[in-house]
Amino acid sequence: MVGDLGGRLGARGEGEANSGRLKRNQEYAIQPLKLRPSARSTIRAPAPLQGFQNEAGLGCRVFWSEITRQWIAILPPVTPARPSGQRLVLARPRIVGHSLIMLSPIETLHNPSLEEFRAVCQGGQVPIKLTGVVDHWRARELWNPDYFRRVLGEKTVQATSGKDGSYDRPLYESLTGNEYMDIVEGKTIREEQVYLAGFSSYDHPEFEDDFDHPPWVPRDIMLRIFVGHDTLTGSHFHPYHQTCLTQLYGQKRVTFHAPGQFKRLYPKHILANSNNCSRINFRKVDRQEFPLLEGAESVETTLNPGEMVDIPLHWWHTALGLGPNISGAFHWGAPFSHWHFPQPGLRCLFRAPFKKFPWMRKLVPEGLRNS
Ligand SMILES: O=C(O)CCC(=O)C(=O)O
Ligand SMILES: [Fe+2]
Repeated sequence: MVGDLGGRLGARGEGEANSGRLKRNQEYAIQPLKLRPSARSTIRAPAPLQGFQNEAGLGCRVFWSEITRQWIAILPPVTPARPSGQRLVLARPRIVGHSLIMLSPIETLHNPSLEEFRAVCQGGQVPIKLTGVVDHWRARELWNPDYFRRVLGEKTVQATSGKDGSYDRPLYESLTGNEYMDIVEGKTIREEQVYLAGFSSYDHPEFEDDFDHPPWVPRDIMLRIFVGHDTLTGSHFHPYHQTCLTQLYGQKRVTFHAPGQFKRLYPKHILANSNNCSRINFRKVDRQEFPLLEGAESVETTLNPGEMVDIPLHWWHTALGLGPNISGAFHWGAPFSHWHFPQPGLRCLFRAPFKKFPWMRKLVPEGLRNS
């Protein structure tokens, strides 16, 4: 079921992510920063760079965002001291071309405060796993296939339906909640992937009391809920949003590629509707057609129930649900300072008017829209 993705990427456990292809970079291994006794408990942007988001002028902001990113990249790793005495050790990122490459397994931060989240995750640099953030959610207790069957049973749900698990999902299928949960529980076997992916907590107020917003997620952001069985969401990046993906039932394996590995991920045509998605079918990678993928550096993490991963803006990610599983995701607008240039930033700038003015899509030849 897991196919090529599981075989190629999944064979490496989380703790082993430094082996394999990342091994050649071992000289950059993690080194804890020795904090002076007076060191602050959280890491902040250096004063001259604070507030640069407010600088007027696009060029200026692009310039500063790039300078900041590169400046941060040569800093030693950060280890915020926490009240518990626990220290978070972050890898030293390295610049390859225009991209930052992760050189360590994904690090874990337990129950960060707002300040810690901002210090560690708001730089938009690397994905971080977060634990202890949703322990108090009712969803942690309640959300399982039985519960969804009870809540959605007779209602109609719109599941996406596609053969290859690619991210763009043009086809929808109407099913009753019961019919869909039969698929999730393996009572109905479907050859193609059917996935209740990203339905909105706004449309299903039944789930509203089961979660709340972590302090860093704006209150008006809905939770997008994903329920499925052995699902694959193909590699894509979010053009404008930062994301926290939370696992609530079962396990999900998320594989990341840094933004600058743009070409190695073979994005769809710039005029395609889903020009933030890879053309590669990750269930069965065609190495002849996509030879550059072989050289792409990836990191991955397996989310267990109650764990969350912060997905920075523009990072490619692939999500593989292992068996029956339920997740929720918050997506909220990321500041321009997180953008990665030249790619995918330039593509996202190009894409913006097409999203804002749907009539512009009509100008695109039919054949290219889904290419
Ligand atoms: O869980 C999935 O299948 C996809 C999640 C994802 O890509 C997201 O939340 O941005
Ligand atoms: Fe995503």
